[in-house]
Amino acid sequence: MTSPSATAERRGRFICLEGIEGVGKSTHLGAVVAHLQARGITTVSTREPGGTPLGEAVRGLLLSRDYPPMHADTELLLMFAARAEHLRHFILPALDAGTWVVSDRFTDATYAYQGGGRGIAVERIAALEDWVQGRVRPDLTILLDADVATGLARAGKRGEADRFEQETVDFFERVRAVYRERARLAPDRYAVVDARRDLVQVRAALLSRIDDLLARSVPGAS
Ligand code: Z5A
Repeated sequence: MTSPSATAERRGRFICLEGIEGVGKSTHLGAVVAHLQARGITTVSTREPGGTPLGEAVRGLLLSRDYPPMHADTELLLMFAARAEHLRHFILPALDAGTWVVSDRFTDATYAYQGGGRGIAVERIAALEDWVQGRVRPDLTILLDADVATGLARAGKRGEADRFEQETVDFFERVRAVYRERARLAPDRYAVVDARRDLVQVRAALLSRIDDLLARSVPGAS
């Protein structure tokens, strides 16, 4: 299998929404797509783990509490197995066709959850990232950042917790710390939005970051 080439050589742009649970990724995903579509940009949304029939089946395994505890390495490899499928069968064909792709999570989540949360070495994750993705990286990752108490309180209003949602506050603190550090180290690729604010304020801040990317990518479109 040949390695995917850099996103920069592709016509569409790849945007990811990231953050701990409950910060509003799913809530804002549709608004990002609608915002881009309204500016004449063909856009699709997707999510990880998932995004393809096989990837959604793997997601079921990853979130299920019906199995004995999963080894961290198994979890890591399943994330990248779903991602390989997602990239080849959904993300790259869309970008090649000039379509913009907005994903609810991508590989930053692996660094945050499997790296920060589970303690897997960054080098192992980076090796899998290079192998599965080649040079493909998101053009923009928006980190919706809120303290763990706020995120968990919002997410906790839903039904039964999945396998990740039953993790401890310490786990989510480590996850959040990795996200924030990655954003700090690469400010050109990340935008951090304060997700503690109300929905209207968060959405406005998020869409203004999308407009920045639009202005860089399609002059006159924003
Ligand atoms: N995972 C991983 O470990 N490694 C990886 O590589 C990848 C993923 C890709 C599934 O992801 C799990 O997979 C995830 C990490 C792991 N587990 N965790 N935790 P997911 O994205 O499907 O699951 P999630 O993060 O748990 O989704 P979520 O809890 O739905 O979070 P969200 O999408 O950011 O939140 P939301 O559903 O949009 O909002 C939650 C509630 O808060 C909802 O009622 C909203 O109306 C409310 N909300 C949102 N924003 C606001 C504001 N600003 N004010 C008030 N209320 C708000």
